[in-house]
Parts: sequence; C-alpha cells; structure tokens
Amino acid sequence: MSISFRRARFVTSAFELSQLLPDTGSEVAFAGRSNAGKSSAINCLTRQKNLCKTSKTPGRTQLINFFELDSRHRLVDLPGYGFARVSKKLRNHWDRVLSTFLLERQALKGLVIVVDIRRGITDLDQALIDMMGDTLPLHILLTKSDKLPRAAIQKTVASTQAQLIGTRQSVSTLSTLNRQGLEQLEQKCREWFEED
Ligand SMILES: Nc1nc2c(ncn2[C@@H]2O[C@H](COP(=O)(O)OP(=O)(O)O)[C@@H](O)[C@H]2O)c(=O)[nH]1
Ligand SMILES: [Mg+2]
Repeated sequence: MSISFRRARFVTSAFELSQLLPDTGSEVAFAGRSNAGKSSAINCLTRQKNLCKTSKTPGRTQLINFFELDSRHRLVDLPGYGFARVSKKLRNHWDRVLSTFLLERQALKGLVIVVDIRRGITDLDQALIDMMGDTLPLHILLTKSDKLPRAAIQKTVASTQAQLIGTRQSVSTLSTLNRQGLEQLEQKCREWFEED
C-alpha cells in the first residue's frame, strides 16, 4: 500500500467535538502557533497550492480541517494557538477541544508541531509537548528555513533536538518556498501511517 499525498482533498471542518469525522482509520495532525506555517506545510506535502488557506494575517484558521488522502488516511490542520487577539471564551473553547482531540483520538497516529525556525520552540509549543507526553509520536517541523543561514539552522536543529526527551520525538526543517526538507516530512508521515 502506497499513500499518495497528492490526492488529498478537503472533507470537512469542525468547530465542536461533535463535528469531528468518525474516529476510524489513521490521521496525522499539524499543530503550532498561528502563522507558524501549518497550512503551508500541508500544501507543500500534498503539492497543492490552495488545499489549505494560508494567510499573512495570523489567527485565521479557527477550525479543525480534515483532508482525506484515501478512505483510510487523513491529514488534519488544527487551529493555531498563541494569537493574542482571540477572546478568552474562544481560547477556552479551543483548549478544551484540542486537548480532547489530541489526547483521546484513536485515529491519530502522530502529531507534527510546526515551529517558525526563527523563534524556535516557544512556551506554548513546550506546553503542548508536555501535555502530549509519550501518548503519541511527535515531530517538530522547523519551518521557514529559507529565512536563516545554514549555520543558524544547524544551531536551532541541535538545540531543538536537545530539548526533546521521548524516543518517539524527532526534528526536521522545511522551506515551503524551495521544498528543502519535504522528503523528511513525507517520510515521517508515511512511517506513522504505515506503522498502523
Ligand atoms: N519564507 C517562507 N514563508 C513561509 C513558509 N511557510 C509559511 N510561510 C509564510 O508564513 C505565513 C503563515 O503561513 P500559514 O501556512 O498560513 O501559517 P498557519 O497559520 O500556521 O497555517 C504565510 O505568509 C506563508 O506564506 C516558508 O517555508 N518560507
Ligand atoms: Mg493555517
């Protein structure tokens, strides 16, 4: 069985837990601060320019978006965190929905945490990593690598690697501009889907 990322198509969006797709098959989800580059990473992985809406204005993706690769495999774009101009009510809503989704979803096989390589892992990313513990394999995707010179990239990769604890946690870089790192991301997602 070979998974084709190119065939991804949008299925549905969820605001509430009751709107999630049935908890069957296998999913890989993308989380991270708003504007980190989650949607761009999914577009890059699927070689589709506009599968996920990307935005120069942070805080726009406020839904859980499901993309189907085939009847058994999905990618999930999660709402970004850390956007200041969000009401407390909405923030609490997503804290509850996301923690339930991430900790209880049986279909979820791995979580990609998208991090702007210029910022590195922030407190909010760390809180997510801590919350996940060893419940799921995690991959830290340091994106926008085209924004930094090679030495700075290597330094951030090394310090990020040093911060990880579990054996099921890994790091790679990505530039959605020049596709540097795309193979590693694809490999990781395949590994998670195929472990199943
Ligand atoms: N230079 C560069 N810009 C990127 C990269 N990935 C994302 N961006 C830009 O970062 C902004 C936020 O990206 P988006 O994917 O919408 O972030 P999201 O909020 O995490 O989904 C957009 O302006 C993207 O064009 C990258 O690898 N390189
Ligand atoms: Mg987005």
